[in-house]
Amino acid sequence: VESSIPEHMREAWRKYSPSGFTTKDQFETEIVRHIETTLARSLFNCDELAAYSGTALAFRDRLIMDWNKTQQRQTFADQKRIYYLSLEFLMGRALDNAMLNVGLKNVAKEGLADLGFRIEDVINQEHDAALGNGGLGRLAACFLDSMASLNYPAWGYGLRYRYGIFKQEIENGYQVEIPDYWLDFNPWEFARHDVTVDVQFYGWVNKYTDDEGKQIVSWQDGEIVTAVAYDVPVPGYGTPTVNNLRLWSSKASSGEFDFSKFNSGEYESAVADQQRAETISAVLYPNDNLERGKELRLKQQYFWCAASLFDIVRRFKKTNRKWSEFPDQVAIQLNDTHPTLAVVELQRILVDKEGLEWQTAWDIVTKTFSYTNHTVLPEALEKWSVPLIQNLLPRHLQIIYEINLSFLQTVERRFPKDRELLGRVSLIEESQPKTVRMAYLAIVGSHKVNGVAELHSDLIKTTIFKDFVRIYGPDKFINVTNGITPRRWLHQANPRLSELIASKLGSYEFLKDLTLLNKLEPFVDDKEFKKEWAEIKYANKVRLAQHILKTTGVSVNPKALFDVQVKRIHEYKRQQLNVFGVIHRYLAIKSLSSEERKKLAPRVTIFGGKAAPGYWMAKTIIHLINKVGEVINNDPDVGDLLKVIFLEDYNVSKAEIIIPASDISEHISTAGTEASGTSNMKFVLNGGLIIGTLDGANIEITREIGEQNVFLFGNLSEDVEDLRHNHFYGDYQVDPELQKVFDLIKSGKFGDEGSFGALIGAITEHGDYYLVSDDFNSYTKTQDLIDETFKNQDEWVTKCITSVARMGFFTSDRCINEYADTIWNIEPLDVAEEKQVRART
Ligand code: GPW
Repeated sequence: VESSIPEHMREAWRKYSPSGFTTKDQFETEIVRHIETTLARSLFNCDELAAYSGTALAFRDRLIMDWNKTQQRQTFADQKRIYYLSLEFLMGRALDNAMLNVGLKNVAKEGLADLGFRIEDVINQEHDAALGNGGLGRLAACFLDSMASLNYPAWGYGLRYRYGIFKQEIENGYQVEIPDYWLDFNPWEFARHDVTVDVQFYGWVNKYTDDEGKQIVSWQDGEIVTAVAYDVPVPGYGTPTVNNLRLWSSKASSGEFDFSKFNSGEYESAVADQQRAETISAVLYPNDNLERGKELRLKQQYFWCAASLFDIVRRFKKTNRKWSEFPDQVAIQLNDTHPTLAVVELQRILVDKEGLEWQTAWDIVTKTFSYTNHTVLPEALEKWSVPLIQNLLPRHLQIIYEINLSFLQTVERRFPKDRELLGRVSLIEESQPKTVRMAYLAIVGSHKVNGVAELHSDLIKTTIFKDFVRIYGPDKFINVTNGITPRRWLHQANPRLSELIASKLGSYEFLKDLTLLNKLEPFVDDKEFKKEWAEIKYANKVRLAQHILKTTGVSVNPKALFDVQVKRIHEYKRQQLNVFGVIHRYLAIKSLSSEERKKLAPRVTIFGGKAAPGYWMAKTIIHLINKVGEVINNDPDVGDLLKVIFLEDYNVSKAEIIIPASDISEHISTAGTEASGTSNMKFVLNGGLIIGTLDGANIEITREIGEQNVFLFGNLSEDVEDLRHNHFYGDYQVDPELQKVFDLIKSGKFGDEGSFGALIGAITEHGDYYLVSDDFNSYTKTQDLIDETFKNQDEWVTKCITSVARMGFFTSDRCINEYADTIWNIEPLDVAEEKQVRART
């Protein structure tokens, strides 16, 4: 259907197309107009929420114009696009980011002041977009920011969950989950009711030969659910590029929806059908690093993959190219194995719908896809039950079996003598019931597989994917070390530090080229600079202290060392090691005379993070932290020497307050378990030091910033296996200092000791899988070293500045450029001309 305006009328169109505000007066015109018309409020009825809404709508208008132009430019350029498929996008708030990216935050600040509002209060009205669990989802959000900022033609595809990650409250020391309904007012999305895809489930497969003797496969009689597109603009920093994040929402298909039921009195069952359809995109699964194999989750995955693939193929078909050119136009990145069904779906479209030969189609598929692995934890590797797939997606199961057959045949030809190899690498695990190994399917369906930090990428090659390295050769498996966007994680979260850095470097260019930070290093001896640096850290700590007082009622001393561990609660991340260390410290304080206590360095240990609702052990850790806090924070012997805080509902917007305020943060996973970690990068970039194990990106951070600037401890990944073995078969004893900690817990000091039995038992009775006891001594000794080092503030600030200066490598811009060069084979779009046009107008 031709829907564009005829050529001779476009002049009028262009004349009236809005040009967007740039001045304070124009901004005020826009915000007042929106508040009075779009929101139907007045100056007698305008609270901070209305001011937020008006501001967001004014900025949204600006983004949309650039967004439309970006989409036109990308269509016109007619080159390859990146499609980033992720079940999670942990975007956080959009307004502050939009204001900074278009460079009009100051205009908004002054305009809002004229109208009676403080910009911080307005920004704080926004609800986080929390469509993710943790690192994996936030990485996807950082990648979108980088792809837009670097002018790559890139789309994100995800699900529009009605409920994001739950809100966490702490009641009597226990986690309580509150549903996160976030769509009441969301100015950042556009419902595209005209962009829909019908997605099929269940049914059966009909195979027959048509009149011309051709094999026809058709998937019939399923249930249809409609996917509706919701588009979210993704602005780049300092560029006219605004990319698109397309989120699918499920609804009953109008074809399927049985209106006759309405009329015939079966109103309830008609509504039930509708609700069943809407359930698909209703809620984000709240598990981090865990897959539980639930049918609804599989439905989510297929629903989202099928809708996205249909959309991508539809866009490709408009270019009238040959199918063989598909991989020159389309690169699809699989964010973990969650979107692996997209591989099968594209093969199905090409073979069943478009009539391509199997092998021709498969070549296109493997050139199109690439897969990022984010974990080696066995409980997180997806394995879908064959009967489940058989029932829900009968045609896809056939295709998976066919892919497997031809894969195993190649393997057999290459390694004819290795019978066991076939069983090990088969896409089907011969378990009860049989399962499909999704990571193997993702490898076979992709041309490149990457890990997210050097150690992790080495580990996958030598452990879980070892056989595949033999089969495909080593070049298919590469490393792309994760990164973070310095726009949100430095400029937005820590504006004063960003400004100080800019004042020394002469501009904000470092936000686009983070390696420029190395020009800071000569200033480590500049007294005035160091003083300002320390003042900014202190101000950030004061702000966090205020937040702590407001939310927990506990008053903390901002001069104390702030020690932070914020991330999902997980045994492998070892918050238990931290809290046992806190109890150890408490025992030490109690054993000292009041004279001796005066020599100690005061410390505030801050925890934050959600436990998956069904993860009992993680919830027990949260409970212990809160109980320990109650005791220590109220012990008059301790006073300011030690405070223990659990901040509830850790999320992206709270991270923006917490991270700039840390002196030390903890990244203390058992070596070999944390694929990368990304908050480690955020903390160091904000002038905080880290204590960590030799795990994930900690290793590369150490290499970049220097060993003298990191507090490393604990066993090495290569020794973990032997240590675990030794726990069962050697003469194993719990660390004596840790035993004292356990004795105190068991004495009932922190409440009913029975609550914590499992936590202690995991270490004393069940093999201490995460090596808490093995690493305990090294951990507490390193904490003592931190105390000593912190006493010399001058030396401390030197370490912080030096570290920041050497963090250039960890920008997600570098990371995205690596993906573009080594995996996607794609160039950024030239926007120089557009920039000039904008500069003139
Ligand atoms: F299990 N990650 C995460 F690999 O946040 F899928 N959630 C997850 O479910 C998984 C991984 C999965 C994280 C890793 O734990 C972290 O180490 C890494 O920095 C992050 O993904 C981004 O790569």
